[in-house]
Order: sequence, then C-alpha cells, then structure tokens
Amino acid sequence: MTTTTVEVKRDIRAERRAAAEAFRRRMTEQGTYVVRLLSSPGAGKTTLLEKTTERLGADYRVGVLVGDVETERDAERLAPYAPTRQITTGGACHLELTLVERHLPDLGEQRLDFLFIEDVGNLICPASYDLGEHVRVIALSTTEGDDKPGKYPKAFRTSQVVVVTKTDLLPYVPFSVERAAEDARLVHPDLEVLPLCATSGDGLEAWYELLVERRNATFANGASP
Ligand SMILES: Nc1nc2c(ncn2[C@@H]2O[C@H](COP(=O)(O)OP(=O)(O)OP(=O)(O)O)[C@@H](O)[C@H]2O)c(=O)[nH]1
Ligand SMILES: [Mg+2]
Repeated sequence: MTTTTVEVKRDIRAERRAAAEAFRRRMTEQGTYVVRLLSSPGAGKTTLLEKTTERLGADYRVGVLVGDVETERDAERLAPYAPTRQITTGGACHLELTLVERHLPDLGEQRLDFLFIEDVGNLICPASYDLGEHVRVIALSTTEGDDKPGKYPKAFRTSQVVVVTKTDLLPYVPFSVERAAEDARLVHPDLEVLPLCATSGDGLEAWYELLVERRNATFANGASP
C-alpha cells in the first residue's frame, strides 16, 4: 500500500473568522441584532428567552434559533412567542455558523430586528465558535456555584454580558452575586453583570433595556436598521 501525504495550507480558523465577520456585517446591514446565549445545561436560557421574546415581540420582529443535541423541546416552548427553529446537532456539543446560515431562512422571509441564538448547553466548546453574533451573553445560574467564571474562563472572556439567573434561589444556595462578578471580572474586566429571575420577573426590565440599548448603539454606528 502506498501512502500519499497531502499538505493542507489553508488556515481553517481564519476562514471561520472571516465567515463570521461576513455574517455579522450582513446582519448589521439588514438591521438584525444577533444575541447569542450560552451556558451550562439548564441554567435557564430557554426560560429567559420565553420572557424576552414575549416582551420584545410586542415592539420588534424577533426570531430564535435554538441548538440542542436532541429533541425539539426548546423550540416547542418558544414557538408560542416567536418564529423558532430547533437545530439538533445529533451529538455535537455546539452550534456552528454553517448551521445558523442554513436554518435562518426557516424563520421566514421578513427581516428580523432581533435574532436570538440559544447554543447547546455547554460551558466549554461553544466558546471557541463565533456565530456572527453582535453580543454574546453567558447565563450563570445560582445553583451552579459562584466559582465558575475562573474555572471556565474562555466562555466568560469571550462574552460581553453575564446574566446571573435564578436569583429567587439565592436564599437557599451558597452563591454570592458579588463573588461571581469579581471572579468573572478577573477574566474579563469589562463584563457587564446582570442578576435576574425569569420566573419572578426581577431584573428583566434591565435586561430588556440592555438589549435595546445595545441594538440601538450598534445601528447608530453607521448601519441602517
Ligand atoms: N427557580 C427558578 N428556576 C428557573 C428559573 N429559570 C429557569 N428555571 C428552571 O430551570 C430549569 C432549566 O431551565 P431552562 O430554561 O430549560 O434551561 P436551559 O438553559 O434552556 O437548558 P438547556 O437548553 O437544556 O441547556 C427549568 O426547570 C426551569 O423551570 C428561575 O429564574 N428560577
Ligand atoms: Mg434550553
């Protein structure tokens, strides 16, 4: 048997970065602000998106792409509030831009004001992939422990906002929002930290304002929504 060695000189990571930049530019030009949520499994991403799409859907055209390894469960939960497409990865631990681009048209032909992308629940792999989002939001729930930013630094370093979820459970769990914020800012000093509770509604107004302000700021910088 003869063996042939093929030298591959393409820089795949550079190609991925360029594709993500091109997607982000396309979304900016068409006025779609892309918000990506990542977290460990069960931190409350879908619950927060249920509330967010219901609320912002009153004033904006919103849509959701939601990634999971299996099942359509999250899409079924979100469908009453916004056009939603489940992306099942069949085993992969993160979404990729090619999947986002393939399934975005499934949300309909109209241009969205907000596209939400819920990544597969995982604090490690998704951090290495740029999906062309404008803002990356990491959800850290009070049941996970306030030491997680330092243990999973890449997810926090590559995000711009941390939402501390399930604050209704603070009286019952050993979690300090201040300690989590301090730990997160050690890996990313500019991180915005926002405690909230999707079930009681505490902190949600500040969350909606943050999204609208960030969207406005993006389109004030030259793009036409
Ligand atoms: N007590 C409390 N429970 C919450 C809150 N938000 C979500 N939950 C519960 O936490 C569990 C997980 O919530 P999901 O919204 O499914 O979490 P997720 O991050 O989308 O989960 P995956 O998609 O599987 O990674 C559910 O049982 C929710 O009802 C909250 O603010 N307080
Ligand atoms: Mg979910």
